[in-house]
Amino acid sequence: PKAIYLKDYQQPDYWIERTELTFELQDEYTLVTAQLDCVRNEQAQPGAALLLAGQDLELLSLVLDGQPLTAGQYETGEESLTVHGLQERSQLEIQTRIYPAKNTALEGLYRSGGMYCTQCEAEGFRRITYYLDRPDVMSVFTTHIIADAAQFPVLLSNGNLVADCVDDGLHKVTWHDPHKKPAYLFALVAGDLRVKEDRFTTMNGRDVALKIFVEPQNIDKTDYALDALKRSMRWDEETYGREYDLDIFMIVAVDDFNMGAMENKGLNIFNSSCVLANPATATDAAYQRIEAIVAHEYFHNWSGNRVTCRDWFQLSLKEGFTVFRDACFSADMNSATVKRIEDANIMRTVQFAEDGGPMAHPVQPDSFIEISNFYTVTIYEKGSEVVGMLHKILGKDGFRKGSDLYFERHDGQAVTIYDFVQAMEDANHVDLTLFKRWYKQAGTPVVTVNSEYDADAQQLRLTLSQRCPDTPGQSNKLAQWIPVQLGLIGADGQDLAIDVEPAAAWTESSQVLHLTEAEQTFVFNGISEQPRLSLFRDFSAPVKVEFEQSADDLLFLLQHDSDGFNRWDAGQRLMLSWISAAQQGRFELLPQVRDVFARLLADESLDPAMVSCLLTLPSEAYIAEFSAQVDPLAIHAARKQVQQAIAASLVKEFSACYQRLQSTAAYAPVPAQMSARSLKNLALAYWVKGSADGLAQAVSQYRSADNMTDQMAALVAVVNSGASAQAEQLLGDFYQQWSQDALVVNQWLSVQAGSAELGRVEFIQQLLAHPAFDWRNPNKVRSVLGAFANQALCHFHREDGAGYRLLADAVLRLNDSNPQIAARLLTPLTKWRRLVPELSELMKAELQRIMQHDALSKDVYEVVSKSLI
Ligand code: DPP
Ligand code: ZN
Repeated sequence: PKAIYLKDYQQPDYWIERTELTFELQDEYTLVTAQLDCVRNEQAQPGAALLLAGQDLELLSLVLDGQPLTAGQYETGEESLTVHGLQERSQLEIQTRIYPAKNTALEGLYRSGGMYCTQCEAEGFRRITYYLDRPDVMSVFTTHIIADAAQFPVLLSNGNLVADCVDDGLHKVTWHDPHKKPAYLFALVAGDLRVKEDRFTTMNGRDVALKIFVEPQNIDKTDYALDALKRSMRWDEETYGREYDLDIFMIVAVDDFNMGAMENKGLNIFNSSCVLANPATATDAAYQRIEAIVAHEYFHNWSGNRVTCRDWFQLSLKEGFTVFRDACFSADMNSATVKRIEDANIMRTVQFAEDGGPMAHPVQPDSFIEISNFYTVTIYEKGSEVVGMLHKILGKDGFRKGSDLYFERHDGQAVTIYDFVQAMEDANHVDLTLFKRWYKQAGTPVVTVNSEYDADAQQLRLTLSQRCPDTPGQSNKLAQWIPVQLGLIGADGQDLAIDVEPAAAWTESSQVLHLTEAEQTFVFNGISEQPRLSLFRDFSAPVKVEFEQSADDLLFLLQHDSDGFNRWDAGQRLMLSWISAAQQGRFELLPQVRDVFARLLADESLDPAMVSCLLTLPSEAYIAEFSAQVDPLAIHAARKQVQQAIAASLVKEFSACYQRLQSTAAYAPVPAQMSARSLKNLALAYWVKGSADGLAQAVSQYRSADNMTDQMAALVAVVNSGASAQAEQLLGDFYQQWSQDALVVNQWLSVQAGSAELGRVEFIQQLLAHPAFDWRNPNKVRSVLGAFANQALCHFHREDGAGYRLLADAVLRLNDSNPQIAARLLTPLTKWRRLVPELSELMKAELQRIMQHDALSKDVYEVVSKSLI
């Protein structure tokens, strides 16, 4: 397999102005006829050949400007078709046969249950027909679909429905999308589906039909997504001035789907786990995920579809920006602080790990072998953080001016990340040259902090220095522009007024310093007492911070910082220090700490979801990222000891908090209720660990719950309590109750596979053999193998390597049927260098075993080969 480089980018020799597709869906196969109106690029030579991409296609016929082509006028390659003899304008008609029922990769056109659906991003369209399958080729699509009327009452594609009839048992429809788009945004759906409908009136009065299509049994799970869609549409008008641009917006739920969802123009296709919900089957967390993903895909209509990417190296142009947009939306709909904490948690556990591993890459990568491997936390979440820093630097209004200019200037174009930055620069008359390094340098910068207080001079000198570790292919990195939002806190807990030199030139707020050099000293004047420092408030930059603060200072910040994010961060740093002490056999929960926790639990003025975050221990993965060398079993044991100590010393407080938050109100997935439930169920989880009464209460909550949030929380609490008889009983009951609901069964699989109490290798093997498991369904693979390898770390890292072997076997099995999922599952095995030596060797051996397999997919090959370098 060969790498593709950004530096080799060239425009194609032809554009495709118009694309007309006809799909004839037959039982065994599908016939696809494509009429392509090709126009020679001005930069191309007359007579240039047309080079199209294609994969797993049977070519039936080729007609150029009305003339059937014969051998010599075209050539087919392994994954290509070359056509000669095009004029400046030519029409090419291509007929191919494809086999959707045999398509297990879930790219292109495939079957999921009784329906047909597509996934074309990034390079799936080439499995439908030969095409210029690249995002800079934007075309106006017309799509005809012909299928058996009885089986396929619903036939959908992008744009507006312009014809619909039944003729001799065949259902025939035509869809026309007036907006030109790249092929990766094409979609088709066929099935016997039910629809839930609503309407939305846009800011300029366009009446839009909203439709969610689902399989009949799921029609009672569509309300929330529909509501979230309307809120997203309104929010994008109010926040970005962006209006929807077709008369219809459709969402379809599909069970077999590699990703979370896909923003196809006017026809979003969703993994059913990211759209379907009702109170009995979905947890609060699932509701929030659905709200975020519905918004994300909707927001792509502007950031992605109207303005798209020139090439796949620009993927973060649409993904980073759109994640930033959906994060702000979620922050506005729920608690902004809690959302920030969740996002920082993902950065620190998953993205920093990626930055520190063999697949580290910049937000704008230089090369890839398989683009599917680059739908990463770096492209998405770090990309969003980088956009967020621009927002901090330019301020809310400046950022909006920049985004207005970007959308206006590039509407209908396929552009680069630098075009986005350029619009921000032009709209604000600032020079962001230095800032652009965030897009080109991989790795997590480390900021070191030194502060000196001079009581006589009433001055605080703060020296910040930055460095960024080497990553594959990159060393000697340059200083980056790091916005440091901060506060100085006095003994009374209040923020001191800030008067700093050099003054912050770039921002509307003096609370943000700009670290742009390898080392800088900032001097704060008029500081009349030794303050406590609160740095990187609101997680103002995706960096690691080296700063020694005493346990007393951290405890103070946990109680008094006016920045909610840093309250949480102070607590996490304290807990990390306890876990590290526990690893050395010297942890003790001090009475003053206990008292602070007790006060937090009883403080009704605080947002309960926030308290829940404050009292949640860092996950094992998070702890690992803060360890020099990772010893997963030691981390597990130490964390458990700290958790047990907290539970045991606050039994009364946890039970009281739990009782206080019991509610008789009917369940609703609304922020105030969700917030209360999150603390209630956290209290329950600790209470169960601290006393037998807690366990009895959890069983009782399980039995009486009328919603999945409480039912699942109780189940998890019982499973994690180690009370194996009760756990077995409830797990059995749960399966009985829900065996007909695939999404709930997936949760059931994942609770078990991800549990330290249950997730032993032999047990995982049993789950893989369970009738509820299905290797062809990505959600089930993630529910068992993903949960095992990412959460049940004490079993995955078993001393004899059996956990690694199990995962490697699964990767090899999926390599043939679904390479994208196989490569994704590999991630935990890429971390071998960070592990203690015994485990490191065992993990590496599994990678070597995979590497020896012949016929590795590009996806798996890329990850394994890079991991072994
Ligand atoms: N469907 C994926 C997303 O929305 C890829 N575009 O992020
Ligand atoms: Zn996206």
